[in-house]
Amino acid sequence: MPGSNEMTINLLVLGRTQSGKSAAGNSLLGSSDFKNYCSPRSVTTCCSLGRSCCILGIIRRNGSELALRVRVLDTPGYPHSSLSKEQVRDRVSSALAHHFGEEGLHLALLVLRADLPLCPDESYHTTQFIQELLGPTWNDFTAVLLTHADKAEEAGFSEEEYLHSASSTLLSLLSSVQHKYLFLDNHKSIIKEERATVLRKLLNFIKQNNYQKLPLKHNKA
Ligand SMILES: Nc1nc2c(ncn2[C@@H]2O[C@H](COP(=O)(O)OP(=O)(O)O)[C@@H](O)[C@H]2O)c(=O)[nH]1
Ligand SMILES: [Mg+2]
Repeated sequence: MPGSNEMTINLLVLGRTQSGKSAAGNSLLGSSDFKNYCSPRSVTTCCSLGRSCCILGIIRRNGSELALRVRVLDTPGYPHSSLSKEQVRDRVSSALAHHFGEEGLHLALLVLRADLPLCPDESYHTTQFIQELLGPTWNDFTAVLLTHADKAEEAGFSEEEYLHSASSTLLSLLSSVQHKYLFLDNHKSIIKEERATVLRKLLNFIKQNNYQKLPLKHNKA
């Protein structure tokens, strides 16, 4: 039972196949619950919920430490190699209602690869998809997670230089989510300190949104 010295955050990972959603879920949970590997076809076909154990040292309220619990809903990608947009949307929508229907969603994480350019078509279809799933306030409840940050770094980009050279498509997407973004190297996040940094950033986004939770209901398309 969640007591007053505990806080649970409900997160959803979204994005195209092979963007690093499942790996990001594992990084956030500090586990290897979600299958993730390189594959010529989409690996994840069903939604699944992962839960972290109590994490200390991340968040305090009124001077006392809170134990943080993270719940991550991993999803099949969109676009997907074998599921249609409607199939992915229906699966994600029912899993959201099933797992977070009581409590609501704190943040959807749109996972994009930092080492690949974001093209206008992909950005348009992805934001349409999130809007259909989360409704008109989707941008208050969405942050962008730029995975493969190690590859961008290997190519010589600091985060600042990366954003300076980024496409107008990516910049306008970041602006539409009120600049809620973070870079993630899923290999490095296995290190406890890296994970703590990422979780603090996510909690900051949730705080900026006044700890609001998006209410969810199952809209069958
Ligand atoms: N170098 C690097 N590889 C990553 C990163 N994140 C994911 N990967 C790799 O990308 C592949 C796809 O990851 P996965 O999480 O299965 O993608 P999903 O289809 O979006 O769930 C796997 O081989 C991962 O090991 C990252 O930050 N850096
Ligand atoms: Mg996956």
